[in-house]
Amino acid sequence: MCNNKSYSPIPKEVDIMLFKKYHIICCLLLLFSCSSLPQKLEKVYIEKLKLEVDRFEVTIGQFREFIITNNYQTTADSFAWSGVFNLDTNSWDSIHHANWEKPLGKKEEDNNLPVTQVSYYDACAYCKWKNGRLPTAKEWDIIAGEEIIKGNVWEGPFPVFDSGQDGYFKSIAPIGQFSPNENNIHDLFGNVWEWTSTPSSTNDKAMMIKGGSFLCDISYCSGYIPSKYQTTLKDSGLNHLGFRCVY
Ligand SMILES: [Ca+2]
Repeated sequence: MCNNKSYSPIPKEVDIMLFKKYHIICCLLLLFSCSSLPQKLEKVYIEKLKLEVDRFEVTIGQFREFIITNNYQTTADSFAWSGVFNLDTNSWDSIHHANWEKPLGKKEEDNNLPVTQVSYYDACAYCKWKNGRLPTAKEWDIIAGEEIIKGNVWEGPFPVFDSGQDGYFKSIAPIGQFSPNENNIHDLFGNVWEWTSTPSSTNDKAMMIKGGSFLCDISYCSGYIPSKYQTTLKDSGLNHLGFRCVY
């Protein structure tokens, strides 16, 4: 399955022609969705920064190549656990064997999902391998631009109810499912937070992260708005935190 988008159920009593039309539209939507997924690393040149930047967040598939090529062990794998948000208890749980490939500690997730459960050190190592680096928070803001292109966020009172009107119910979306921003870059606002190389001003063990995630309740969370940020410990692996590189 190329993505986990859900479509409205077909009514029990339905005209056969209407059903056929519905079926064809669904197939076309799925085909478009599959064919539009990027198959290789894509970069965009940002004139203001004189830098190239990943058009999409780094995916599980891309990170897999890094792991295999370098026989790399992530911080989460060295701990043998990582942080997963528990929607029932509204808290972060330490889940055994949650990692880049099994972000919830259960099954391997799709290659086209943004990679999560990566520490700041893991993200730096990946970007270095690609002859790049993480953006600073200031660079990230310039990449994000002025216009808010809201992507996959939490729609409803968190963590009780998510309407999933953006197509993704309590879950991460594959990359590239929402419109790009003014710089033709996708998935900056929502879906998963992104590491930056800017240290926290109050904790020397933490770094600034940008962009918000699918857990951002739009009624109070402003993480998906440019210029807003949070800070996270460098060795944190979380199931809503990923990254992209600049070159
Ligand atoms: Ca959503």
